[in-house]
Amino acid sequence: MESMREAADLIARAERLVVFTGAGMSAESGVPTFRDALTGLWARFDAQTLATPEAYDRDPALVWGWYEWRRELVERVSPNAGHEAVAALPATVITQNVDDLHERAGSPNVTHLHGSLFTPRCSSCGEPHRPREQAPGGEGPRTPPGCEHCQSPVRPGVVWFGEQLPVDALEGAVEAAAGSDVLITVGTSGLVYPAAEIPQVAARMGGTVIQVNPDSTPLDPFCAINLRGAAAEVLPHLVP
Ligand code: BJW
Ligand code: ZN
Repeated sequence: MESMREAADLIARAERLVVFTGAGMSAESGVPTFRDALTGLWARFDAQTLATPEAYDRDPALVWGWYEWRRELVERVSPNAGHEAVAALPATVITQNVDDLHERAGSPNVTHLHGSLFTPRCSSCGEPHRPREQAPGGEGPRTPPGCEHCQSPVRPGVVWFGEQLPVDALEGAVEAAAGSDVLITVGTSGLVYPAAEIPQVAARMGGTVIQVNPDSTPLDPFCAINLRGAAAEVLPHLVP
């Protein structure tokens, strides 16, 4: 494919390469994308409604149970060939994903814009929570543990709709995108802001944006090359 060769060539010559990823990056590892239908018990719920402070305030056990179920799912899966390709590139990695598959593939210093499944904290005082080893639970609601300091319920260390992104992570990501000569955006719907600005910033500042996604997205117009395919299939072709 001509555009694949062109993309590989641009990447090989890049001096400041950024990789920006979303849920599609981990799809072939077996982690459902954010907008994929939830399965099993969770099929009754809408992810966009569960990922809010209001949902947690209304029903902490329901929301904590969903995140614990997702954390256990991620612990059972492995990075895919796409994560491995990203780790082989000399790139700054910025992810919206709350899994740790980039790190497990060997990417150093990954910026997490939307937090992590592995950094729970107190919903009241913000103290990090050190989870005790426990047997995996089933699907369904689970009562969140209490904070060791103030006994308030622990919450997932993720960024919900209506919450601010971590300032350092967002500023660093915008700076890296603005200074990049090539940015690869992988597996994101480009619907959630301010993260969706990252590829747009790169394009506005004169960088070349390459998109890897089986479907078209609102980011298409900002991308010089749109590679329609799955991350685990396309990305290995882009490693020099
Ligand atoms: C494949 C594939 C394969 C499939 N290979 N690809 C401006 C305009 C409009 C609204 C707003 C705006 N600015 C802010 C907002 C509000 C809101 C927002 O963006 N809403 C939109 C939905 C309209 N944003 C916020 O609230 C943010 N906070 C904020 O702005 O604070 C400022 C503020 C606050 C208070 C007062 C005043 C100001 C916070 C956003 C936090 C997002 N959090 C989540 C949940 C994290 C925890 C969790 O996982 O549960 O982050 S939402 C969810 O979406 C998650 C994801 O990281 C994020 C992005 O999703 P992603 O990664 O793109 O996944 P999908 O599923 O959408 O798409 C998958 C893609 O993969 C698809 O394109 C597939 O085709 C593709 N794919 N298989 C490659 N094999
Ligand atoms: Zn506390």
